[in-house]
Amino acid sequence: MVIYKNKIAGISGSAVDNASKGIFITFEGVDGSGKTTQIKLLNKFLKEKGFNSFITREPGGTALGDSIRKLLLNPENNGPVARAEALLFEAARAELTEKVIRPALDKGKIVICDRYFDSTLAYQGFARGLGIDSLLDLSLWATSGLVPDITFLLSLDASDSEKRLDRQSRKRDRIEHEDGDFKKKLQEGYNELAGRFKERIVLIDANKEINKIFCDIKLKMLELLISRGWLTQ
Ligand code: Z5A
Repeated sequence: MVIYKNKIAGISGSAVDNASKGIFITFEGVDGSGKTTQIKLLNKFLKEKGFNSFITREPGGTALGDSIRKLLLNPENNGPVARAEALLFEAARAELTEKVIRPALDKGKIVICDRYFDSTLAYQGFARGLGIDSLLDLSLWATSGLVPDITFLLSLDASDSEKRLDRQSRKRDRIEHEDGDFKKKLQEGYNELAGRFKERIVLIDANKEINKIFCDIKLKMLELLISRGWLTQ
């Protein structure tokens, strides 16, 4: 885990305090980009190597977070205004960070989180038009400055995301019902984040076959484990 003492350090990726013993990994991408699939493969791989890893997700992972998730994603609900939506995601994140992620990292665990604050920056900041700087400040405040060690951004075009969602048997959630323009902006937003946070975000081509994508992720993960002294070459 890296705690950044100020936003500028967070943006440039220069860690100022390696206070805890664990590793914090996040996955990002448009709906249906394959995060859940890859997260399960990574968790299995890490466990087979003998590491103490576990999966959590946003919004969710706590009782309050799960309630907020139901409120936000239920397609029957009229959507909240954009600022209220952003604050609800941040509330769920504050709860998850303080109650689940930080304690696990302090015990030396590897935490794999399905979405984190880059989702707020892409969905609410770019696609809803709230802008990323204020939401980055808010996210750093909500999490007391907890920034992932590495973020895998699964990159998939809006049209491919739509095809995958159509193939699924489950009903779309409220945000998955958003139109094509929203989804295009979302991918643009994610691309901009990848450029801005180069040291943290690893861009992964999510159009490849599942196992090929996992090879790309595994390679980066091994590099990180070696650089942190968790594995030897
Ligand atoms: N949200 C937000 O707006 N702001 C925030 O701050 C946060 C979240 C934290 C949470 O939903 C929603 O909240 C999300 C963003 C918003 N918006 N939506 N919509 P979520 O995270 O629970 O759901 P999701 O992101 O939409 O995930 P998903 O639909 O579960 O997709 P996924 O996990 O990325 O993909 P998957 O389940 O692994 O795969 C999807 C399908 O594609 C499945 O049938 C797979 O078998 C298939 N698949 C996977 N990989 C491949 C490859 N490589 N080729 C072909 N097919 C594949």
